[in-house]
Amino acid sequence: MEKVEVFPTVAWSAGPGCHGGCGQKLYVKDGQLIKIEGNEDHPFNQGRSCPRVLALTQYMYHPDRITQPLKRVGERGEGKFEPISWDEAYDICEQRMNAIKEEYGAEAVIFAQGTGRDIGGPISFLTYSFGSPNWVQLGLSGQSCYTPRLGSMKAVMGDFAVTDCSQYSEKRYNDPEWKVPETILVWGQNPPNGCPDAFMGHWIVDCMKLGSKIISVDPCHTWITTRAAQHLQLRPGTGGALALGMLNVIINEDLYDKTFVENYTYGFEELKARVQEYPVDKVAAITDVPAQSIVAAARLYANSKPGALHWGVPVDMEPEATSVAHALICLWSITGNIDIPGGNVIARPAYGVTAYPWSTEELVKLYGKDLVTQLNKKRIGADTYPMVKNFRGWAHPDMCIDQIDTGEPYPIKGAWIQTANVLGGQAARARFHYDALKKLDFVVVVDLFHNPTTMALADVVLPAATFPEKNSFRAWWAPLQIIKKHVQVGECKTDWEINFEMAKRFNPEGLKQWDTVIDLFNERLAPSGHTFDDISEKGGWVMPGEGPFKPYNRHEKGYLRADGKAGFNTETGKVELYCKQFEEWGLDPLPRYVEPPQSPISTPELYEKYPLIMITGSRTQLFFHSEHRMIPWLREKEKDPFVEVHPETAKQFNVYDGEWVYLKNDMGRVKRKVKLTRRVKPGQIQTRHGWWLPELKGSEPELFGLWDYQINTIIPGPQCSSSGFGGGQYKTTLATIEKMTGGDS
Ligand SMILES: Nc1nc2c(c(=O)[nH]1)N[C@H]1C(S)=C(S)[C@@H](COP(=O)(O)OP(=O)(O)OC[C@H]3O[C@@H](n4cnc5c(=O)[nH]c(N)nc54)[C@H](O)[C@@H]3O)O[C@H]1N2
Ligand SMILES: Nc1nc2c(c(=O)[nH]1)N[C@H]1C(S)=C(S)[C@@H](COP(=O)(O)OP(=O)(O)OC[C@H]3O[C@@H](n4cnc5c(=O)[nH]c(N)nc54)[C@H](O)[C@@H]3O)O[C@H]1N2
Ligand code: SF4
Ligand SMILES: [Mo]
Repeated sequence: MEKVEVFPTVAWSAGPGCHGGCGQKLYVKDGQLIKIEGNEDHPFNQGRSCPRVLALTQYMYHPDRITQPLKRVGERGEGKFEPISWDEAYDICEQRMNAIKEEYGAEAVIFAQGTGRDIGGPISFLTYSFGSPNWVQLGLSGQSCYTPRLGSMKAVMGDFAVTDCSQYSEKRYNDPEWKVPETILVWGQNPPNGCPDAFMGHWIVDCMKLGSKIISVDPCHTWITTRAAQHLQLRPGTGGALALGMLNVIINEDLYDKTFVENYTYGFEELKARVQEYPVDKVAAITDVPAQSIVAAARLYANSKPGALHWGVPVDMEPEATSVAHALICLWSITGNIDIPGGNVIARPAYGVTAYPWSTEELVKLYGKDLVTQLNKKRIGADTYPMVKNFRGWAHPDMCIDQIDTGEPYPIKGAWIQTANVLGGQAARARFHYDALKKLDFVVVVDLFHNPTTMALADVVLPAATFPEKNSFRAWWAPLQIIKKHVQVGECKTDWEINFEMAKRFNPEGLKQWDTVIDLFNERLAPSGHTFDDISEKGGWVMPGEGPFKPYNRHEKGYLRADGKAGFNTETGKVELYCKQFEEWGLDPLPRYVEPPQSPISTPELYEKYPLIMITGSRTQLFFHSEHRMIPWLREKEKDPFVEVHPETAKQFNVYDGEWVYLKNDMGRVKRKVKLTRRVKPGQIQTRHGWWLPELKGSEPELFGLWDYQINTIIPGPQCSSSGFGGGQYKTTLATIEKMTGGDS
């Protein structure tokens, strides 16, 4: 019997899903993972793990896992696939994609990813090697996940920022330089339920144990709201008004940081004038938050030094998301809480290492100005939305699907879909996506399991690896980490390996400088002065020291700007409360509030017909989006898709706890089991997204129960924001509850 060996590595994507970068210990015996637990020596998670990591053995060795490349043999949707070799799979992809390129141009193939797992690097690399400008988070209406907030931060303050929970220090909470935030304003996030965007939710809990008070902004009651000093229970989608109301109080009551405002902000007088349009009573009427609570929260936050602001994806799902983010940036800036210990700390990729482009500057750095300029000419949405054009390299999701549908202004014929269950969870208007994507000539899906997307669309399915099966690296904030392969399952390959091989086939000349994926990693890691192997020898991660990549007060030390002067990395050198970049792009240079496209106020007639505000997609530790429904340890804790209904609402609709009902609007209806709870307000309901049932038939028309359970069947689109970023209507759709009759069950 061979002995058990223990290896440290980093969990990033396949397995738990996730944007986090936690350290985990793999227990390997006879080449198999037999157990996993959190690495207590790792500064990110200090030994903690989520249930999805703990269930990893069930995920990796699941009988349904795809472990060989597959070729469709029946009609699309029949669910008939046959195993083929990797060589054959690569050959088919190369030949079919090149055929499309020859006839219609490289732009006729789109490259679609899901959320920020370990995918941005490999997929952008492949997209550009093929020569297509259309790299897209397909279906994510308005790119409504972090990108609106990131784009706004880049435009307004030239950098990104996150709540400082000491994550930039190896010593973490024991670092004497760090301060416990006095108050954390948690805006649309329930920290224990997920680790969003390279941030470990539990850090907030740690801060609470050390004394941080919480103000939470959430329409529902959650773990964090019930432990908050103040809970602002706003109507979904009205955060923009609330933020402006709080700014109104802070400015009019003189609670802002005068020195910081004077030295480091631009356009304070204009902001001051704008917030006069949002007096507290008016904001109370818009948001349903009592005026005295808005005032109290504004005072508590402004009087806390340091105070931090931690936000979640509902900000991106507001109609004018980039404007809401702008207002929140104004909050942390005029209170002087940016770039200080325990406030909002500037977040840069560790050592400036980029796996994939966060900004257009980085895009140019990685791929050269010529390629970027040339690609921008054809990139879907770049002409329509200057902000989309000028931030990151993504095509616009809603415009992409419209173009796939119409073929205008040029046809799209193929799709490479990798780490995205477009039909099963990501896309709003799911049926429209289904119909449009069915028109494509050739579709590759790279995934680990069959799901509604592979079944309905794939011509070729390529089996991807989980994190213990892969080599990769991670520079998404700090530390700089490597992920190291320790096991192999079937013939699965990593996204990097697959895309590297395909990229070489499409662009042999351009890529001849790299023989292996590790060579490519080493080039990307070069700015850190480290190689893949030496980071591995050091235990798998390195933390940047003093300089542009380490907090604090970098704006005073001159670390933020290319010219080395003090200030922020914007044209004015200041945080632009009045944002000149927005002005140049034809957007409102000051934050403003816009009512959601469907709401009691904007669509009163629709509201009469569909009198419930439906919030969707509140995260659970058990699942990552549409993943994990087949994992026994996780699924047993949440067997059925439920809808949270307040007892008063239940009475109004004459439904009882446990009853199966339809959630319905003009787009269709979806089944849910009623869960009576006071977590939601009367008149609002909450249900999770990403539901399909792996235990049902996968072929058409069932598609694993997709059309019965996929809530995005009734989520409308396209996005409604003027910047092109934000405004996916995932948290603010109107619906009603319909009782089932007769044979329905
Ligand atoms: N376990 C797990 N972790 C995850 C994910 C997962 O699927 N599973 N997904 C990952 C991804 S891609 C993302 S984007 C993040 C998202 O995670 P979060 O940013 O936390 O987003 P949600 O869970 O959708 O919503 C957070 C809270 O916002 C409240 N909320 C709903 N509507 C509104 C609103 O209009 N305004 C305000 N202020 N609050 C509102 C909800 O009630 C909920 O309590 O999580 C990431 N982490
Ligand atoms: N109604 C509603 N819909 C929503 C949301 C909401 O709040 N409400 N949230 C939206 C948000 S914020 C986001 S980001 C999207 C996310 O949407 P997606 O990122 O598309 O998430 P999933 O549905 O989990 O699909 C991911 C697929 O990739 C596979 N996969 C996982 N890891 C890997 C990997 O490393 N490599 C490869 N090749 N495949 C992998 C999984 O098996 C799964 O099939 O959903 C959006 N959809
Ligand atoms: S949710 Fe947290 S613990 Fe789980 S994989 Fe992500 S970062 Fe790690
Ligand atoms: Mo997301």
